[in-house]
Amino acid sequence: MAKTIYVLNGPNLNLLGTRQPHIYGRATLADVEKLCRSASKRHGFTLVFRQSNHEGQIVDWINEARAEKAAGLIINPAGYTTTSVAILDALLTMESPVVEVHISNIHRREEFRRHSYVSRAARAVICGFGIEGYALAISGLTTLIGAKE
Ligand code: CA2
Repeated sequence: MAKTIYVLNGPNLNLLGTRQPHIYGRATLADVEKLCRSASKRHGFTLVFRQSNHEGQIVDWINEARAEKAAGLIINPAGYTTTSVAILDALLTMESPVVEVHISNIHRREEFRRHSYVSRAARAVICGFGIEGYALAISGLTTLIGAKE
Protein backbone atom coordinates (compact mmCIF):
# COMPACT_ATOMS: atom_id res chain seq x y z
CA MET A 1 0.00 0.00 0.00
CA ALA A 2 1.30 3.48 -0.88
CA LYS A 3 2.59 5.56 2.01
CA THR A 4 0.63 8.73 2.74
CA ILE A 5 2.27 12.12 3.20
CA TYR A 6 0.64 15.34 4.33
CA VAL A 7 1.42 18.78 2.89
CA LEU A 8 -0.07 21.50 5.09
CA ASN A 9 -0.17 25.20 4.25
CA GLY A 10 -0.77 28.04 6.67
CA PRO A 11 -2.53 31.40 6.55
CA ASN A 12 -2.83 33.50 3.41
CA LEU A 13 -1.16 30.94 1.17
CA ASN A 14 -4.57 30.74 -0.54
CA LEU A 15 -3.58 34.15 -1.97
CA LEU A 16 -0.52 32.81 -3.80
CA GLY A 17 -0.25 34.11 -7.33
CA THR A 18 -2.59 37.04 -6.69
CA ARG A 19 -0.36 39.42 -4.72
CA GLN A 20 3.35 40.09 -4.03
CA PRO A 21 4.60 38.10 -7.06
CA HIS A 22 8.06 39.63 -6.58
CA ILE A 23 8.31 37.66 -3.32
CA TYR A 24 6.19 34.56 -3.87
CA GLY A 25 6.06 34.24 -7.67
CA ARG A 26 3.02 33.91 -9.92
CA ALA A 27 2.06 30.31 -9.24
CA THR A 28 -1.20 29.72 -7.38
CA LEU A 29 -1.87 27.30 -4.55
CA ALA A 30 -3.59 25.07 -7.12
CA ASP A 31 -0.28 25.02 -9.04
CA VAL A 32 1.53 24.05 -5.81
CA GLU A 33 -0.92 21.21 -5.29
CA LYS A 34 -0.41 20.02 -8.88
CA LEU A 35 3.37 20.09 -8.37
CA CYS A 36 3.05 18.14 -5.11
CA ARG A 37 0.73 15.57 -6.72
CA SER A 38 3.18 14.94 -9.51
CA ALA A 39 6.19 14.70 -7.13
CA SER A 40 4.23 12.40 -4.81
CA LYS A 41 3.26 10.12 -7.69
CA ARG A 42 6.89 9.97 -8.84
CA HIS A 43 7.97 8.85 -5.35
CA GLY A 44 5.05 6.47 -4.80
CA PHE A 45 3.28 8.51 -2.10
CA THR A 46 -0.41 9.15 -1.62
CA LEU A 47 -0.82 12.89 -0.98
CA VAL A 48 -3.06 14.79 1.43
CA PHE A 49 -2.77 18.50 0.52
CA ARG A 50 -4.47 21.20 2.62
CA GLN A 51 -4.45 24.91 3.46
CA SER A 52 -6.04 26.77 6.35
CA ASN A 53 -6.05 30.28 7.76
CA HIS A 54 -6.81 28.89 11.24
CA GLU A 55 -4.21 27.73 13.74
CA GLY A 56 -6.47 25.15 15.47
CA GLN A 57 -7.40 23.60 12.14
CA ILE A 58 -3.72 23.10 11.33
CA VAL A 59 -3.16 21.55 14.79
CA ASP A 60 -6.09 19.16 14.13
CA TRP A 61 -4.62 18.13 10.78
CA ILE A 62 -1.23 17.43 12.35
CA ASN A 63 -2.98 15.23 14.92
CA GLU A 64 -4.84 13.53 12.09
CA ALA A 65 -1.57 12.87 10.24
CA ARG A 66 -0.15 11.20 13.36
CA ALA A 67 -3.32 9.15 13.96
CA GLU A 68 -3.35 8.05 10.30
CA LYS A 69 0.32 7.06 10.62
CA ALA A 70 1.41 9.36 7.80
CA ALA A 71 4.91 8.53 6.54
CA GLY A 72 5.91 12.19 6.61
CA LEU A 73 4.59 15.72 6.92
CA ILE A 74 5.59 18.84 5.04
CA ILE A 75 4.44 22.17 6.38
CA ASN A 76 4.63 25.76 5.26
CA PRO A 77 3.36 27.37 8.46
CA ALA A 78 3.43 30.83 6.82
CA GLY A 79 2.61 33.53 9.41
CA TYR A 80 2.37 30.95 12.21
CA THR A 81 6.05 30.07 11.76
CA THR A 82 7.16 32.78 14.15
CA THR A 83 4.27 32.63 16.64
CA SER A 84 2.77 29.20 17.09
CA VAL A 85 3.79 27.11 20.08
CA ALA A 86 0.55 25.14 19.48
CA ILE A 87 1.71 24.04 16.03
CA LEU A 88 5.19 23.27 17.41
CA ASP A 89 3.71 21.13 20.20
CA ALA A 90 1.56 19.21 17.71
CA LEU A 91 4.55 18.62 15.41
CA LEU A 92 6.68 17.41 18.33
CA THR A 93 4.23 14.50 18.75
CA MET A 94 4.92 13.26 15.20
CA GLU A 95 7.12 10.20 14.97
CA SER A 96 7.52 10.45 11.21
CA PRO A 97 9.74 13.14 9.68
CA VAL A 98 8.58 16.73 9.42
CA VAL A 99 9.97 19.08 6.77
CA GLU A 100 9.43 22.86 6.98
CA VAL A 101 9.14 24.70 3.68
CA HIS A 102 9.14 28.40 2.87
CA ILE A 103 8.73 29.71 -0.66
CA SER A 104 10.87 32.79 0.01
CA ASN A 105 14.26 32.89 1.69
CA ILE A 106 13.14 33.99 5.15
CA HIS A 107 16.76 34.85 6.04
CA ARG A 108 16.96 37.56 3.34
CA ARG A 109 13.83 39.28 4.61
CA GLU A 110 12.78 41.11 7.78
CA GLU A 111 14.55 39.98 10.95
CA PHE A 112 11.28 38.82 12.59
CA ARG A 113 10.76 36.15 9.90
CA ARG A 114 14.00 34.39 10.81
CA HIS A 115 12.96 32.82 14.10
CA SER A 116 10.86 29.72 13.52
CA TYR A 117 9.22 27.79 16.37
CA VAL A 118 8.44 25.06 13.85
CA SER A 119 12.11 24.42 13.04
CA ARG A 120 12.57 22.77 16.46
CA ALA A 121 10.31 19.96 15.28
CA ALA A 122 11.59 19.79 11.70
CA ARG A 123 14.12 17.27 10.47
CA ALA A 124 14.85 19.58 7.53
CA VAL A 125 14.08 23.11 6.41
CA ILE A 126 13.89 24.32 2.80
CA CYS A 127 13.52 27.99 1.88
CA GLY A 128 14.16 30.27 -1.06
CA PHE A 129 13.50 27.84 -3.94
CA GLY A 130 10.05 29.22 -4.70
CA ILE A 131 7.32 26.61 -4.99
CA GLU A 132 9.92 24.09 -6.22
CA GLY A 133 10.82 23.80 -2.52
CA TYR A 134 7.72 21.63 -2.04
CA ALA A 135 8.92 19.14 -4.68
CA LEU A 136 12.39 19.15 -3.10
CA ALA A 137 10.80 18.45 0.30
CA ILE A 138 8.85 15.48 -1.11
CA SER A 139 12.00 14.11 -2.68
CA GLY A 140 13.91 14.72 0.58
CA LEU A 141 11.27 12.83 2.56
CA THR A 142 12.18 9.64 0.70
CA THR A 143 15.65 9.94 2.26
CA LEU A 144 14.37 10.84 5.73
CA ILE A 145 11.71 8.12 5.88
CA GLY A 146 13.32 5.10 7.40
CA ALA A 147 16.49 6.98 8.26
CA LYS A 148 17.22 7.07 11.99
CA GLU A 149 17.55 10.51 13.61
O1 CA2 B 1 8.04 32.22 2.18
C1 CA2 B 1 7.10 31.60 2.70
O2 CA2 B 1 6.65 30.55 2.25
C2 CA2 B 1 6.45 32.17 3.95
O3 CA2 B 1 6.12 31.08 4.80
C3 CA2 B 1 5.19 32.88 3.48
C4 CA2 B 1 4.46 33.59 4.63
C5 CA2 B 1 5.40 34.48 5.42
O4 CA2 B 1 4.72 35.00 6.55
C6 CA2 B 1 6.63 33.73 5.88
O5 CA2 B 1 7.49 34.62 6.56
C7 CA2 B 1 7.36 33.11 4.72
C8 CA2 B 1 3.34 34.44 4.06
C9 CA2 B 1 2.30 33.65 3.34
C10 CA2 B 1 1.33 34.59 2.71
O6 CA2 B 1 1.38 34.36 1.33
C11 CA2 B 1 0.94 35.31 0.48
C12 CA2 B 1 1.05 35.01 -0.84
C13 CA2 B 1 0.63 35.93 -1.77
C14 CA2 B 1 0.12 37.14 -1.37
C15 CA2 B 1 0.00 37.43 -0.03
C16 CA2 B 1 0.41 36.51 0.91
